[in-house]
Amino acid sequence: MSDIKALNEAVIKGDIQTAVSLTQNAVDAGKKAQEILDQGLIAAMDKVGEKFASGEMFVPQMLRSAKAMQECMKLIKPQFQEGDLTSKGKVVIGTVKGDLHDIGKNLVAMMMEGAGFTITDLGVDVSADTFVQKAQEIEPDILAMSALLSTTMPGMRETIETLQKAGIKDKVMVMIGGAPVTANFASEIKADAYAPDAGSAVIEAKKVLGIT
Ligand code: B1M
Repeated sequence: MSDIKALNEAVIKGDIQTAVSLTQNAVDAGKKAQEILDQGLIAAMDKVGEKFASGEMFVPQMLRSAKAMQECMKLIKPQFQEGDLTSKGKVVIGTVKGDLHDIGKNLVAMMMEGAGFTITDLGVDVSADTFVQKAQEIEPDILAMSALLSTTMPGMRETIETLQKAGIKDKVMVMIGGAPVTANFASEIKADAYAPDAGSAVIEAKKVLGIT
């Protein structure tokens, strides 16, 4: 079995120790971080999602897989640094209220940081009021929201409405994403940008700020 396949299986099993050592082996062997991420880690979480949906896996096992993925992400993070130390802009990011999923949000934050953005991560379960308060305080170029549950997506609309009420919607670019989020939903709630994955989030961020 290839190392990446074994890594994929270790993450699905929630075997943190094996997943971490296989990631370290892959990094040491010169495997590209993108390949480790896409084939080893993200593909494993997709499988975990399928197993959860079909009743083969439950929340505690999902949590162990998530922990394994987070630990492995720490090892590949350095490979995503672009090496340009001048900040491309300030980003305030968080997962919306009622939603505790943070792996995708962390990945977006990691890629953006690697691409030169300065990140303030508000964590998970962030209310519209907190997003707006932080936007007023930090004055970011981009306010980035993640949602993984269809039931928490309305928190994105609420945040945009709260930005409008506070009179600062025009001062910050709002970017949204997460598995159930679509480009249509983004335009419906008047978000400025939508990205389907972390790589595109960097591209979209640069696009809305006019950075090449
Ligand atoms: Co839950 N969960 N979960 N979960 N979980 C999903 C999302 C689900 C699809 C599983 C399923 O049923 N197949 C389902 C949601 C159904 C829906 O509403 N559509 C679900 C459910 C139902 C739940 C609970 C309600 C389960 C329960 O308790 N009965 C519960 C809710 C808790 C809560 O949030 N209030 C719950 C809990 C959990 C855990 C805590 C156990 C754990 C999260 C741990 C953590 O994040 N620290 C967990 C996990 C791990 C998952 C799955 C298996 C994996 C999510 C993940 O990390 N994917 C997930 C199934 C799945 O997605 N296949 C599932 C990997 C990650 C890299 O991808 O997050 O999609 P993703 O991020 C991508 C893109 O979406 C995008 O870029 C990322 C990288 O390319 N992206 C952005 C994300 N944010 C972005 C922001 C951007 C741009 C792009 O701009 C700002």
